[in-house]
Amino acid sequence: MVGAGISTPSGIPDFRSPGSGLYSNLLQYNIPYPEAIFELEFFFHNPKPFFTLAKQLYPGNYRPNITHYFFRLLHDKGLLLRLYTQNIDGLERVSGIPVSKLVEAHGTFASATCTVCRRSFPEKDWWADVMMDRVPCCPVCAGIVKPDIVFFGEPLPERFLLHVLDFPMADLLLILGTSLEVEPFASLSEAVGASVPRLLINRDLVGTFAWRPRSRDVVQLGDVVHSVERLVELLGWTKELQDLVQRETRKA
Ligand code: CNA
Repeated sequence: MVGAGISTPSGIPDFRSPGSGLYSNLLQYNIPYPEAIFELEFFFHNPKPFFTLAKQLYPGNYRPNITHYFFRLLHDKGLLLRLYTQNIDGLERVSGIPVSKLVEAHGTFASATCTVCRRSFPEKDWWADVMMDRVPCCPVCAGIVKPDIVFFGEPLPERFLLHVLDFPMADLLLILGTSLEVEPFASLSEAVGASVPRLLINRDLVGTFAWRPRSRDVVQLGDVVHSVERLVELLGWTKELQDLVQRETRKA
């Protein structure tokens, strides 16, 4: 399970870190309060701030960091059952983890849907508009085309239901870079069996690790990159991870 904290080392601010978080830096978006950027009512009143954020997150503007590649390595080794992410930056995909291994719980910019006729559009159809500061509109009915990001009050993608199968099967739950404040995602942290070890890597102690710790919990507080590098070193995978990062960086 991962959240915005795994992408801050890639240069994408999280929501809640005081000072650097997105919620502290919303002036540029011209919105009345932080959450408005993901509210449908505000979106229909003024979709521009959301598309300004979309433009900022355009694939290619940011690169995965060692944390994303750590999960890619787990996948390459056949050890990754699934990666549940709250992030909407798409860096898990960019790192080369197949979409079948991902549950992008809060949606994705990889596709979009017309808010009126519900037609679906692949990303190549509307990014050009976003990059030119235009609100993308449906060529058929002229409704606003909204990237498939989950706004407040919207249902999570169907794939989220995979958790019913995945979590009882897990041998280990890794939780990185999340405040575990957003439901229903946060509650997944309790969906593994009581004997399954859970490892939290985060700047601060959060969620169930604070208020209902389990005997097999392991908590590594501090910077996520430093912690992942340490874990990878303990696993003896440092060279392999470096090679993977180098290969992927060259490709990019
Ligand atoms: P959050 O609530 O902002 O929490 C982030 C957590 O990560 C906090 O506990 C931070 O202390 C911690 N953190 C930040 N940077 C680091 C670091 N370098 N090392 C270790 N820990 C760090 O974010 P959540 O993901 O928990 O909240 C869910 C929201 C945030 C979802 O709806 C996302 O869509 C949304 N979000 C996503 C992105 C993105 O896609 N990159 C960016 C900002 C917000």
